[in-house]
Amino acid sequence: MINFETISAKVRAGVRINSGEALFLFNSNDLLGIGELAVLVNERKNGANVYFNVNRHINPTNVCVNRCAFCAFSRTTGEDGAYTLALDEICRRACEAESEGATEVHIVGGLHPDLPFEFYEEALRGIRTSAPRLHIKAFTAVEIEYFSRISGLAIEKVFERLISAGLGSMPGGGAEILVEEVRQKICPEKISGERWLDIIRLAHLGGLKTNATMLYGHVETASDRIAHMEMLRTLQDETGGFQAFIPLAFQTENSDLKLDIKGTSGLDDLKTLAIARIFLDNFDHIKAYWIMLGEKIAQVSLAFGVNDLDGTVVEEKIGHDAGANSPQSQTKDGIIRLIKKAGKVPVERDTLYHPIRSY
Ligand code: V47
Ligand code: SF4
Repeated sequence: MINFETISAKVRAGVRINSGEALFLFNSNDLLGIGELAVLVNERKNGANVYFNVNRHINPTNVCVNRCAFCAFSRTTGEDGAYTLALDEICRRACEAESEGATEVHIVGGLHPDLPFEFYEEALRGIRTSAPRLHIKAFTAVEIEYFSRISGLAIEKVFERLISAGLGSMPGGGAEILVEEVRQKICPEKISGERWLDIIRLAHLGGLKTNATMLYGHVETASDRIAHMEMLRTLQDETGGFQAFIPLAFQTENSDLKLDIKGTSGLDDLKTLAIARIFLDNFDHIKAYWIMLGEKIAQVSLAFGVNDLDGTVVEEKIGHDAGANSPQSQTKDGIIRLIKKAGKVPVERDTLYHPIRSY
């Protein structure tokens, strides 16, 4: 029989919990009990350290052929608010980030119907030349698959070309909920969950580290979230290529999903992060993305097993187009303060989790 005591005994003994046990935790209201287990798992992995990195997000275009139902960021060509950055503007923003102390640029965008694959290669080359100290973390598995389609190149070849142009690692977007039935409701044009996993597997085999996200708080059930995490855990057993898991709290404004909800609750956010920390025993890092969570929940999550607070960001469009109340950016001092006030040790890291400096 599943009860909290049997789950707790497993976690304390370092034994992996199964889907049924994770579901028990989602159905439980014992947030503090769940949090205590998550803290235990995290302390074994990361001690009191909480990582952050100084980065800048660049979204080269919001024009996208997919138009996922949940996405408030995307536009159709010619629609009000549609934009595409010129290559020199992309490089200018990267240069500015480097001169302001960033170690990473995070680049994701829409699936543009007219830009050729070479545009993205040139963007990477331009950044590498003009801001050579930056690590370039770019493109979701969804974009990689699109590049393969528009260029006629195999996925492996797309990776080869992007790596030789400067790609250093990949963010975790586009995963949403990997369960097909959910994807049909929220992003029917997007590649399947299975394809997302296949492309990430190829990235890992090609030597790229990636993250994995989970968009939660829309039509999915707790079982869908667990199935999603189980697929990630299985792939991680195989490749070891995931760095961080990042649950993304759904921002509800300007969405075509027309759900009768006003965003996730703080309780759900903390429970989801804590259960992820317990369930994903083969992930080193659970990241709170304060843009979607808000600063306060992101800070409190550090007492629920989270060990990474993302990031300085500078300019954010995806969550803010969907009504996020958080600011657009954080200063490094602001992040350090949030972590210290939570009683943890702030450690600035590079993209691949090498420590740069503790505060
Ligand atoms: O894939 C889109 C999500 C993702 C909304 O890997 C939304 O370090 C909430 O993946 N409400 C892109 N989320 C962002 C992303 C990310 C962010 C920060 C760090 C990392 C990392 C990755 O944003 C998309 C989608 O799942 N998204 N619309 C929305 N309304
Ligand atoms: Fe396009 Fe990504 Fe928005 Fe979907 S989530 S519409 S793929 S930008």
